[in-house]
Amino acid sequence: MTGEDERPVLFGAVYSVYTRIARLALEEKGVPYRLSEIDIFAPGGPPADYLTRHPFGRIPAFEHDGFRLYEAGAIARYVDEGFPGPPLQPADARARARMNQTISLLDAYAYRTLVWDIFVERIRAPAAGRAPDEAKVRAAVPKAEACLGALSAILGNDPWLAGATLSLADLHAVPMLILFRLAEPEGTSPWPRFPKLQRWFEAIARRPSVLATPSPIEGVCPAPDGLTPGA
Ligand SMILES: N[C@@H](CCC(=O)N[C@@H](CS)C(=O)NCC(=O)O)C(=O)O
Repeated sequence: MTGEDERPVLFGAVYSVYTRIARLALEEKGVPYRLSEIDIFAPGGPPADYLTRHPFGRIPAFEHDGFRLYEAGAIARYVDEGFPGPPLQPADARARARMNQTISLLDAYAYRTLVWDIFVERIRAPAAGRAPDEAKVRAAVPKAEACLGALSAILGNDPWLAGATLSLADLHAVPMLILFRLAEPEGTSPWPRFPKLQRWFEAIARRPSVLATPSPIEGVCPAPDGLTPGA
């Protein structure tokens, strides 16, 4: 087996928020990997055999030396624990709980609001020739404010969401927030009320891992359960 073959493979798409979360973990750890593009928009959906990797047909999925995994959070944790490189999870129980709380709130509350209800409606809908659903956007604005408020409260006066060092919480948050901030004005106007979070964003947005994994904004992250893709 060549060194090339031993690289872990991430199955996903460059436009996908959740694929990017896993890519950021790989980049931060300095793990060489191969991105195998999965077109979840192909007529008829992703290739049938992709469902053997991910029974719910989502991206990303992952394989390392015969070990298969799906769910971005699990992939990121495996990458952190299974490879050398700077630790991405704090050892301290409370800092680790803070990291896990942040990841959980991002999945449960932020992704749908920031990405689907605001970014997709503001950016993707017009690009696809559809008027944004203004009622959906309006309803999402206070929820987005609550997300930024919660992240800001968790951050406190620390440089990173779990405390003194970069963690998987920061890597989980940034892909969603990058897309959210593209949506004028709802994605930009709240930030002056959260100056510490704004400084956190400026710091993480400059990291080589983030710069190495750009998301083409013409892409779109498909809808979470119960939502019809808006673009
Ligand atoms: N819980 C999953 C969420 C993954 C997810 O929703 N990925 C989106 C792309 S960012 C997707 O594959 N959507 C396909 C669909 O909704 O059919 C994870 O953490 O990996």
